[in-house]
Amino acid sequence: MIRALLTSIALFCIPMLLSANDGYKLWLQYYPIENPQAWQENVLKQVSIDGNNETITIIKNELEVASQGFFSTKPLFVKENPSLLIALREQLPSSLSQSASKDLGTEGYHIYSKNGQTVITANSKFGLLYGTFRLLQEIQKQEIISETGIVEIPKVKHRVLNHWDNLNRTVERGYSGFSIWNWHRLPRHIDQQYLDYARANASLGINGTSVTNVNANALVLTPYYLEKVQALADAFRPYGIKLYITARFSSPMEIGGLETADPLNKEVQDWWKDKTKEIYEYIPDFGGFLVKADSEGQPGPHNYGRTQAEGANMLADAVKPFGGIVMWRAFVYSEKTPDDRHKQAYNEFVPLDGKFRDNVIVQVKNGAIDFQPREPFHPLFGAMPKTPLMMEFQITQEYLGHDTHLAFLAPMYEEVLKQDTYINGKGSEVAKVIDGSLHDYSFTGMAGVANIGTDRNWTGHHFHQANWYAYGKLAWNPWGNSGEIAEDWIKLTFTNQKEFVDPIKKMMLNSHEMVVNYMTPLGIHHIMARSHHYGPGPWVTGGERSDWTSTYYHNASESGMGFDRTQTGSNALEQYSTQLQEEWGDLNSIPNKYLLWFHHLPWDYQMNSGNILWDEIAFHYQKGVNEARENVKIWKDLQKHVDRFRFEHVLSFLEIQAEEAEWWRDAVLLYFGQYSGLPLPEGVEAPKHDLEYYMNIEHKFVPGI
Ligand code: BDP
Repeated sequence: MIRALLTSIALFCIPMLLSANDGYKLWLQYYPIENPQAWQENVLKQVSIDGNNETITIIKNELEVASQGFFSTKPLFVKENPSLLIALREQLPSSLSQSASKDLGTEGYHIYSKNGQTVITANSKFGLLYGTFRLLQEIQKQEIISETGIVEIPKVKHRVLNHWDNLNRTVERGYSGFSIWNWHRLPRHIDQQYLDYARANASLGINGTSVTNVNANALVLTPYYLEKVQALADAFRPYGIKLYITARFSSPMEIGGLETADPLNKEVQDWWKDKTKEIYEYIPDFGGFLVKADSEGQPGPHNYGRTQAEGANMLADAVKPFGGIVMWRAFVYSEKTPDDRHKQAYNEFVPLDGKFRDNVIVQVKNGAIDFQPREPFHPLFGAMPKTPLMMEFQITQEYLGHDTHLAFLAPMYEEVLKQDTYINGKGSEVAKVIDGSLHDYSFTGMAGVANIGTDRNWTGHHFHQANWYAYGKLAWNPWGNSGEIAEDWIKLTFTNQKEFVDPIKKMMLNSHEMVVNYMTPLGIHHIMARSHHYGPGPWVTGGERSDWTSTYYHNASESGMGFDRTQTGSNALEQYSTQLQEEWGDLNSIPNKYLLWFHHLPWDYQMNSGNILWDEIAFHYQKGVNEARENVKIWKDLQKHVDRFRFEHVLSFLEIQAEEAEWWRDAVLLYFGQYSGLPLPEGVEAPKHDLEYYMNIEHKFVPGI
């Protein structure tokens, strides 16, 4: 009886376990290839790879894991007649070399086939690692490698993840569990997750990570933590990943016993020099510092009447002898709010152009306010020709519904990168600032604020793995295309089946716009709940500073809404090129998506769609809701293509999203409706509750703060 019971339990469990995919493997699923064309199977049969170092071992392991997954066989490592030859360019036999491989730089790779063999070559072991991951991705997608093959060279030098992780393992603006850095167990215990993290990053070409919060804790600079940081750096090194930490500007006082942190004070300068020397003793290839100063209560050079350049240069001088860099954030604005927050970073940094040391790169958020669902590009891009600027994108969804709202962010990143600044005339896209080509500098970078935590699937929503992936791909090549990135990710993560790939790709590509529609359409911004930023809060007003409220940004009254940033208002528009001032300053040519970002308009303003502004706003909210509901249906219809765990997980999140889209629509329209005094147009559903109900919703212990 008991035996029979056990057997039936076991039988019941087998299909369940088989279908259990918790998403931990990310886009490195290496699921079986059903009809392997001969070359795909054969290419991994006999592999030749020389060299004896940890990176080579990682490459070999990856080939084994992948081959096992694709074909249920392991490759044979051979010396002669390989099907796949992985070799540094200098080791290649002349019969197999190809001219394109000459210019690969230090991290590029070339994959091609010649004389029936597949070759991966590069100038460094990391190039070989990147090339290996790429070949495996092509195999999973069942693509053929041609004779000319694939030549890839990163267009950006520093491709860095920024973790806003605190030493107590909470993650600022993190929604996927706790910090994956288990400081308490470090340095003695290296968790497998650190290695899997490094491997996932390497598969995208990410080559740096800043492991601590920008709201920094000086303790990370003490020996107690430096030992732990060293252990992480050692774990990441074979994957080509450099480690950075955040430097709290007041550290000389907090842990150094000095009375000042003035960057022009000799003792302070010496303190940082000694501290840096000490760090390099732990980590000889330490990347350098990431700094948030004079922002949101953080200490900085302003405390001593010094400039951002004087602050940055002090640290730059300290890391310079060791080859380190300083990533100095431009997210600086005054707590006294004297001016439109949009203008402040530009006003502060442009006069400092050319005053930074050559190992400083200024890290600029994609937009001038703060990672809103949509922002026009930051006017600093293009405005500092003598200073390298790097992009900072937010991958974690602080303002985009946190972990439960599907928003594929590549289209948003792409929109910013491909936007023309017109600084040097037509064709001066933001991407040219980021790849250094606009102002001819080779010191380039991109940072992404990570969405990674201890959740089994790393990112909360399974689909938000795609944002980590997309960030990595765009950091490698800021000219990349969202559609291709989405399609590759789907194939690597789920399946190659067209019936699944096509609708999911469409859903992903539309998802960011959908979220913008039900949160902040038509250039509306910063109307989320206070502090935790979860859900709508257009009524947020008062408190310690006006530029942390919603009313400061939407300016709604009986006469209309929007932020006038033209000449009649704050004139933030003048920080852009004349072409953009003309285009965005003119109501006839400004794209609707930026309308209320730059203009204050009456509720009955006649839109080019034929609707008045109020109706247009309402239609956008309804559209977002409709699309969120539709996604639930699309997903349900695709059930047979997805394993049960991921199917259910995503389904419940999509349902939450559809519900919360309604929450946003109803709360915001009720609130603005008080001012417009107009009814909802036909086709827009009536809210379920009254305004007071929405204003009283209070979520407790929201993660991320
Ligand atoms: C804001 C976040 C805050 C960050 C800050 C920053 O609300 O938690 O510390 O950005 O980027 O978006 O420094």
